[in-house]
Amino acid sequence: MSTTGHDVGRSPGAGGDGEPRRTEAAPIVEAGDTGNRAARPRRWGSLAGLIALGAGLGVAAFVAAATKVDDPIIAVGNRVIDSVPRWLKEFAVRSFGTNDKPVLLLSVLAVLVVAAAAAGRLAQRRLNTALLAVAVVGIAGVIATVTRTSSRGSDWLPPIVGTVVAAVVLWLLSHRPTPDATASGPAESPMAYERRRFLMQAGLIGVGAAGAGGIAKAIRSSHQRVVVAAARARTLPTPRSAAKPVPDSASVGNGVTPYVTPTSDFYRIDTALVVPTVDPTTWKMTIGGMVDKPLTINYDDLLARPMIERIVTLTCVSNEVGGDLIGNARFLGVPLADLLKEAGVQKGATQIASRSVDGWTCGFPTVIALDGRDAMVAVAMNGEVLPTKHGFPARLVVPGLYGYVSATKWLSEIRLTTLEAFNGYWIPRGWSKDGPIKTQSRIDVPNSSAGLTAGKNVIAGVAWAQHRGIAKVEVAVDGEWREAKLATEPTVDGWRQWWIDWDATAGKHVLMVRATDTTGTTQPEERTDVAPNGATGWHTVSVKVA
Ligand SMILES: Nc1nc2c(c(=O)[nH]1)N[C@H]1C(S)=C(S)[C@@H](COP(=O)(O)O)O[C@H]1N2
Ligand SMILES: [Mo]
Repeated sequence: MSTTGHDVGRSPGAGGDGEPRRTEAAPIVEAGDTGNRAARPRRWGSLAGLIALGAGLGVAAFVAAATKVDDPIIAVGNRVIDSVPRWLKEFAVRSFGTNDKPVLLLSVLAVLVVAAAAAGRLAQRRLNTALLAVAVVGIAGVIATVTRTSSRGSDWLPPIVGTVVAAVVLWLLSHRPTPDATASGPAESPMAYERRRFLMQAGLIGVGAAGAGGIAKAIRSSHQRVVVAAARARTLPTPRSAAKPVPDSASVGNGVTPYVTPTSDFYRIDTALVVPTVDPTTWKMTIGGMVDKPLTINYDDLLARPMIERIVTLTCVSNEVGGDLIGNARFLGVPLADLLKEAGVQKGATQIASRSVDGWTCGFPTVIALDGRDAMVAVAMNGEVLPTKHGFPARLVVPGLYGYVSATKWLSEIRLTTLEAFNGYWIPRGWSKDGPIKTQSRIDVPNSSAGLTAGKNVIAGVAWAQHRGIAKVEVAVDGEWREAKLATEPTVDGWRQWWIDWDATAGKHVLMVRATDTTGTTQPEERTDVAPNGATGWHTVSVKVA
């Protein structure tokens, strides 16, 4: 192909040969045309760009699914997540909550769509420049993919294949072939011929791209089905120490969140754009680093070990005052202390670092795992094998610590190291190295939109100070503090419900809550941001009573 009058003399793609090539003769003109043909409508360019993008993404998705690596769009999205500054991450969580991931993916796609349409239009005039632009975007995609924390061996392949496909398609749809006298009847004008050829190619490629994308999806969902079926088929081991049954007195009812959070309502926070689907038949976890006897444990080994079952309230450090990034569940797992004992923790190993199959990491002080609390490698939640989004096949659960320093899902490695030698994923991103859960409380009822009537009402909610326990909850109505009644606390590792009767008068009222833990510490009034180590402040609700 000539680099100047690019490809103007080439014959139509399929079967066209023997056409004399008229290459070097053509001057560079704006329309990239031989001069005697009408310029193509600009929207053809946009369409060509979009079809090229679709073909690239479709084929890349297929290659990714077939080689079991992330789809390039997901990979780029994950790279973005890895590098967003703390303020932007907080803004995203605040604005979109757990929808931040779809929003991010749509943004990545939107950027690509706009860029592809522009590249397509550019290709009508300057095909080589447009192809160069495609290559640059593709290379950026490859770099983004391989520099992720969760990068794996062959994950550069899909974006490269996708880029080549996009470039070839863009070239196919953008170069101007000479009308082939034998292919088009004499009645057809050159423009009509070009139009027919363009639309046919675009349509065929579009269908092919959608097909490739569809096959990719089918491969992934069949893989997922196999894994989920394998997991469901498991009978869970009976714990050597079961969780005590939750008494009715742990719940105050009246619209307060259930004491045990149904798994389907349990909050989900992680950096994974697509939940890792781990095959339990090939999964294994290691315990290594500063230990006497490194261990490798597969799923069967893990399930064969003596287990405990405990109620633990997990909390995200990003939970705003009054927020719902908190959930309480019955976890079944192998005590972390047992595993550490077997591996033999060496002197000076002050930190327990852990890593997930997708490269996420965290760490917390070793002393915490050995102080008698029920830290565990959990395999089940609320009587069922861990759901994929909560870490199947195994995750860490450490009572009293925020998830970002302790609760590794899709666990693949536990490594004993020193506090100085390793920082988990969130630490260089502006979050504290230590993550003990702060004493907090939340008003569940009434909420600001409740239609209250004067007279007998109830103010109720939850309070938590995991592993310390709640000693007191106070509620203020219009600034006047009263002590609330406490529901039973089945475990200090879980939250505790509370309520107070309120004889409401008509008008506007401001309700506040504050908790005191068993160390005697009362929640400070001062409002602080969730970063770097969890929000403080009293949850406040304004209500109107009719
Ligand atoms: N692999 C992995 N594990 C992870 C995370 C993550 O991003 N990746 N996030 C942590 C954080 S910040 C929290 S709050 C908890 C949330 O657990 P859940 O989604 O089961 O509620 O998981 C922790 N474990
Ligand atoms: Mo979190």
